[in-house]
Amino acid sequence: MLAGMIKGHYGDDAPIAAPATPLGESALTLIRVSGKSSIEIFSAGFSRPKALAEAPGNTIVHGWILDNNKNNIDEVLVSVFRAPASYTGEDGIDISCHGGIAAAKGIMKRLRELGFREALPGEFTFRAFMNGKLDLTRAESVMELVSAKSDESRSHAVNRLSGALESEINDVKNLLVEALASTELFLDYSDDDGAGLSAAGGGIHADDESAGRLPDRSSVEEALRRIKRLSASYNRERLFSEGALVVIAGRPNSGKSSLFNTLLREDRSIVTDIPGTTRDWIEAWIAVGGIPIRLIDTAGFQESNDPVELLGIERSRNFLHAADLVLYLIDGKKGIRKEDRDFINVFHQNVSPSPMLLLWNKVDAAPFSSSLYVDKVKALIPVSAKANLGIDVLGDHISSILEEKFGGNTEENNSDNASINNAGIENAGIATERQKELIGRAESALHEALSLADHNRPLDIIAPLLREAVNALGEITGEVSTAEILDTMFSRFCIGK
Ligand SMILES: Nc1nc2c(ncn2[C@@H]2O[C@H](COP(=O)(O)OP(=O)(O)OP(=O)(O)O)[C@@H](O)[C@H]2O)c(=O)[nH]1
Ligand SMILES: [Mg+2]
Repeated sequence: MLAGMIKGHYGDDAPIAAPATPLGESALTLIRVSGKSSIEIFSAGFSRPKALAEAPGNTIVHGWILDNNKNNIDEVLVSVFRAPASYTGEDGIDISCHGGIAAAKGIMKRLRELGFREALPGEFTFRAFMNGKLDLTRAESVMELVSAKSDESRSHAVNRLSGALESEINDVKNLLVEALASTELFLDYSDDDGAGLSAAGGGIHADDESAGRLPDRSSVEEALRRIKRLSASYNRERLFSEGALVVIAGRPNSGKSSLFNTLLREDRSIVTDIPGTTRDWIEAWIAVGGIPIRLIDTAGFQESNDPVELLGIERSRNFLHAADLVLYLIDGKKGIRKEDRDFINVFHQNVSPSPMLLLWNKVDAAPFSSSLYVDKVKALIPVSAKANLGIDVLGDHISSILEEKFGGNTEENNSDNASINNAGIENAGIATERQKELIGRAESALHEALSLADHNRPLDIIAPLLREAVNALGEITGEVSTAEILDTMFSRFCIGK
């Protein structure tokens, strides 16, 4: 029977193992093990079991991994971690072995024989969460960090990993907990003095003097303001974590592939002076102003009988529908043609609500005249994809359009950010759909609570709304969670994390 086939589940403390680095030719591979008695179990397949048994936590032991017959499998360095001072909070070992598929596979096979099961996706981080090593916002940021596509994305994820979001959520939650405590205290007192303000008797009534006076109302307002700022941060955080889709379009031969290569700083897409050179789309990830961009070079639209070319054109159109920004190239040598005007008009009318930047390409050979006017075109940016002219200016346009589109630089956000920054919680933003949904729940509960208070409604119907907001915030950090939510969340992680 293959031990590796044994299916585990999140939440047990079985000894687990998984490669933490991709399998392939490399200098080193890291294999990670964790779990109850994992160091002792591992010793049975290690050349120096005594050294390992005596090794304190956070030390490194050199030795060999041995097979069943005591033959060497690989020479390794093992980093020993002892509970609770480890990533998972359990005993564990990081095995540094030689790179390459054979060594890693040999060691994994041996680990299974020794009694380790293969870790589920994200299981190490799951255990770290369960053992109180990190909250859910930090656990999620681990995955964000692994998939960060630009330096800016990395820095946003690291910010959450170091607890910026966790502490902002906790601060806001504390404001609400205090407001809730005052409210409940008020209800209790009302209960005691028998002045007709009892919760059981329907609470404080509109005609009572104190009705609608939410104790600590300013804390609830402050909490709502900060929750709104978090909610508004979502799109921008998504822009930096997921990136944007930018599609290059234009007539055949306008220089789309040349621009693609220039932005990529690599000769990836084929450039020739034959119209229709690019027949299928090509994509690459680039970073512009720290924003990860999935850049697509498309086939130029033209009449064609070639079925392959027609398919390419069809795919190009599909990308235009999904694009966050379209870069439309005009061939400066040819000037603006009817097809260009038609495309621009149709694009604005039907295809996409996305912004389009118009580029006057080949400005090195065909000087750009600012007197040119195209319907509905506000700006025509002169560039030369071939001579690398105007590319920096283009980059600035691309990043500011995308930031605006994803709600980055609105005045409201800036002024909010400024005041929040004074409170020392810079850049705490939400990045996952889960966080967004829970922030939304807290936001609408507080809205309702304040509006009920405005209408002098009884405190005992307002208090549960404050409680609901507190719970939603608690769910974001994982203080309140269910096994189902955790399973779904961690199963999206990669193996070995
Ligand atoms: N002078 C000059 N020529 C350019 C510039 N950009 C592209 N070209 C030339 O224009 C021709 C077409 O360039 P491509 O980049 O292949 O154009 P394309 O839009 O991808 O063409 P298709 O794939 O056929 O739709 C090539 O000969 C390029 O060298 C530029 O900025 N200046
Ligand atoms: Mg091309």
